[in-house]
Amino acid sequence: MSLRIYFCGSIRGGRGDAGIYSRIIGQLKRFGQVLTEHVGRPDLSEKGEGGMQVDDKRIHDRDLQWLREADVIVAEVTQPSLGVGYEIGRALAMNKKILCLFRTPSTYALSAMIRGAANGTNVHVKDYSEEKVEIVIQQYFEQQL
Ligand code: 6IA
Repeated sequence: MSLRIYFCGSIRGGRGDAGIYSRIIGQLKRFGQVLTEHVGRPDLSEKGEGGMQVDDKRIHDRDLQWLREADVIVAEVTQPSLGVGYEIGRALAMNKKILCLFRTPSTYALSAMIRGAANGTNVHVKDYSEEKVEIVIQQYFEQQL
């Protein structure tokens, strides 16, 4: 069975990086099934899923179920997002494999609670430049999984 990948990226935290999320998702699909492809959708704004009213509890419970089913979590953490930080914490408590991708240069500095969680085994934090994003992901999947 193919690898199940949970991708995390900012939604209400701001959609400025949606383009790079969709590029990352495109690359992840070479290595398995991406459970959360909607995160990269250009029409998903911080205000709603294409303008639709959505129930937060249903989103939360559905996402946690996908997180439980996932073999690996890949989070783009440049744009700070409470939801992404929460997903990383929950995934870590489930002993999942996690790759956090932080794009440089950036006006943001990554939270110590994310960078400091890297342990070289389950949790990896990788600084990357935009043009190298595909190769960074490929190296992770070839070397760590
Ligand atoms: O706090 P944030 O919204 O930035 O959290 C983003 C993270 O939470 C993503 O990695 C998603 O997995 C998850 N998440 C947050 N909102 C949603 C959502 N619809 N659908 C699916 N996953 C979500 C929210 C639409 C909303 C703007 C009305």
